[in-house]
Amino acid sequence: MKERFKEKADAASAEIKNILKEHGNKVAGEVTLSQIYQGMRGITGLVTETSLLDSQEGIRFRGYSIPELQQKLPKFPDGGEQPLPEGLFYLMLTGDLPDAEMAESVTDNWMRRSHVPNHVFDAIDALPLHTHPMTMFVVGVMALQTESTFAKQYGEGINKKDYWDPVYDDAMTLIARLPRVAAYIYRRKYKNNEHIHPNGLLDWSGNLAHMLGYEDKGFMELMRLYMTIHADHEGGNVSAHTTHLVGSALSDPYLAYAAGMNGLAGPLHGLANQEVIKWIFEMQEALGTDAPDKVQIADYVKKTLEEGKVVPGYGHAVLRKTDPRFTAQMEFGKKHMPDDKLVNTVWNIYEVVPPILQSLGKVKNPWPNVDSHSGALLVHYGMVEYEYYTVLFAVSRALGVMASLIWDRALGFPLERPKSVTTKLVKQWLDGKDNIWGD
Ligand code: CMX
Repeated sequence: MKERFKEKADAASAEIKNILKEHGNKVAGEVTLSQIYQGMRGITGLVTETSLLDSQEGIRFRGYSIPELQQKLPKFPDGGEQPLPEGLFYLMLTGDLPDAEMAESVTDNWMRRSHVPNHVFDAIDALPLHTHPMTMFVVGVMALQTESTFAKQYGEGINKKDYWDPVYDDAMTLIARLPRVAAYIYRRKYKNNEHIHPNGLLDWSGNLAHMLGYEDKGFMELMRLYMTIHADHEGGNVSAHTTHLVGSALSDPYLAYAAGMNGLAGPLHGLANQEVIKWIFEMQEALGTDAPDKVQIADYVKKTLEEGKVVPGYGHAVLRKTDPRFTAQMEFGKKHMPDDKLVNTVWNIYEVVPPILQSLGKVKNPWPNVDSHSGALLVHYGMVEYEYYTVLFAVSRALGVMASLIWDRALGFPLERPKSVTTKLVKQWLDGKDNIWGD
């Protein structure tokens, strides 16, 4: 995989140099004052090679949609139906679909790198038990940073053209160790500190399920699907963009990834997966039923909006249709648990919420995103501890942001530093006194 990546990266680097030499001064779009003030929506400002998001179609990883990945990526040999995320990582990194042998070599490589040093567990153990799992997770990642090859080699004066190599090494080791760190947090916080050793015969996601304490084959398949669909969502989302930004300062992959995951831990981003189940559980309690009907759900949604809160799991900054990651999970639910009450509630919410959000007249996307479905599937297998859910999202997101970070360094992308302005300056510009755009 590493050699294949290097060939591809050298060719891409030469191509980009040529593109910039010939077309570097071409104007690519324009920016309005509203975009500057309102979260930079729609401004194209960075390159991410691993995936591309279309507002209507949803995510494509190196050109492949989720159903295509489910068809084309290698599966776990023991009757697996969902793609192995190892194969997705290979695809995101090299641009090529792997065969089963290549995916297996990634599994083996990660297994060899997966030993977590004891001080990482000590750092997590130093936190009180009531600490949020995402805080424990980021502390664990920061403790892993002592092992950074990039930081070490940078300190020894590595040539900048070789940066990608220790970044690759760090990315592979970090991804390899995350399931153990994630499982440790779960078992410490919720399962009486009773830990489970990895099983060398399992794949990366199967092992995560095993170390969490879930041996059900359905749960292992769910983890493979979950780790695949949460891995990447092009470059502008908070977790991917933050990882890229912090990495651009040549902070090592551990530092960059930890920064990104602090962003994932926000309720408008990855933490929405815990918020969805918390909200549904609260609704069940308020209504006194674990199977609310559509009228009851509609009333509860309206109450949520009247209280000035968002409906978690709905809306998106880029998507304008039902998220195909939602659809993939719905299909998994229909196959594995069609009669589950909570899963059916998620499907009823899907029928009720969009027209209500549409009626507000301001919500640009009334459709469900990835987070509105994931929790119900986990609860089905017994994982009811919803505060933990974003950790699973974080483990998966490492695949995309680490593949991108390796590309960033291989392509020699510089420090990211956009220009900001003050409102005072904007007002002077509006009065015709200043040209704040600097030409
Ligand atoms: N419920 C209620 N109101 C919503 C809403 C929702 N689900 N989604 C958007 N709105 C509101 C916004 O809060 C905003 O209101 P104000 O003008 O009063 O501030 C208005 O609609 C316009 O927002 P938008 O342009 O449609 O959406 P944004 O691009 O600003 O925000 C997002 C996108 C995801 C933050 C927003 O839809 C939201 O808060 N959703 C709920 C949280 C959630 O599910 N987040 C997970 C996203 C996926 C992920 O990253 O994991």
